[in-house]
Amino acid sequence: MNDAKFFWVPWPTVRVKLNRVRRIFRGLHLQPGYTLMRWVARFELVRNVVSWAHGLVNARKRSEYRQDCKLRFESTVFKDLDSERMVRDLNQAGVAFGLKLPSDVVDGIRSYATNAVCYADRNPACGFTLDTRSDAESKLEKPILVAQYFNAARDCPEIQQLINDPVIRGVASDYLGSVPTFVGANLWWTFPVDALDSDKDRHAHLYHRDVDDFRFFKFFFYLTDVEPGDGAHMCVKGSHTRPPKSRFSDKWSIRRYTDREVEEQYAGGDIQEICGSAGVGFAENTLCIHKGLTPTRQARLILQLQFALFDYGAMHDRRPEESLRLIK
Ligand SMILES: O=C(O)CCC(=O)C(=O)O
Ligand SMILES: [Fe+2]
Repeated sequence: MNDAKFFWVPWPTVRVKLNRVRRIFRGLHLQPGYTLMRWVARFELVRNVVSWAHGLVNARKRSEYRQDCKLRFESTVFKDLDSERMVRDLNQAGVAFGLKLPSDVVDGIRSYATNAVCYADRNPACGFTLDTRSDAESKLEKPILVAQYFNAARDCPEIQQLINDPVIRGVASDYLGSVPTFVGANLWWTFPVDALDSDKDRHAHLYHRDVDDFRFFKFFFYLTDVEPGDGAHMCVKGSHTRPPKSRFSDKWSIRRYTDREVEEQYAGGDIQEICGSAGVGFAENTLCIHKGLTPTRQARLILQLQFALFDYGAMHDRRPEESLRLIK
């Protein structure tokens, strides 16, 4: 009889855990501030204390900042926005509507997007222009789900104008309760393709929540008409203060959630598919559960402007020119 002892080792689980540890060490090496923040900012108490302290330390600067926004009001493209309501909705629901870009701003950004190079999978080595998308897919040997522009905040005057818009800045200051820091603009396409599951995961087409700072939020603007089937942004109203509780570790974990988990835990009326014509915008604290839908009809072009308390350099779209290449 063979009485050797066999120990069963769950290798797939071990591999996942090792990969996670490797990612943490890589993060600590490359972006120590951002990685550490993501560890502590997942706890609500820590987020609240740091945000409160930031507001307190910057109280005087903030009132000067608000005054400056008021003085510049004439230059806003959002003259009719009820910004107090927007801040109130952001606080209560985590998402707020009511923004609309003038058509010349939409046209300017569309024209920039038509002529500039965008980058498959946000990879600086995978540049292509829109008219060469199918060629780019053949070279990559897969459908392109997401392509993003780099240095758009620098190269597109309309985006630059929005970043400095006094109403945008005023909402940011009021919602963050401090002097806001602009941390990044991102302009990207989502294409109607039969995407790889791995691409849906990496490009946020699965429900998740972002922990990007102790307090932060994003403005989103559609630059194409978005009807059902056109890759709308999905958001669960009120979930910024009520994270899912499928597992005990959900109190602090940052992970992807299945549609079923979300549907089981939130009222149907709170799960919103945000549609709108080109130019429609909304603000969202993406601690709310959210995702992008994979389009089935037409491509979606979206602009995101993000404001936070601290800039870890992780969100911006700046890339050195010498790192940008067309797909070979
Ligand atoms: O593409 C989308 O609508 C989702 C994007 C997203 O998850 C984000 O900007 O945080
Ligand atoms: Fe997200």
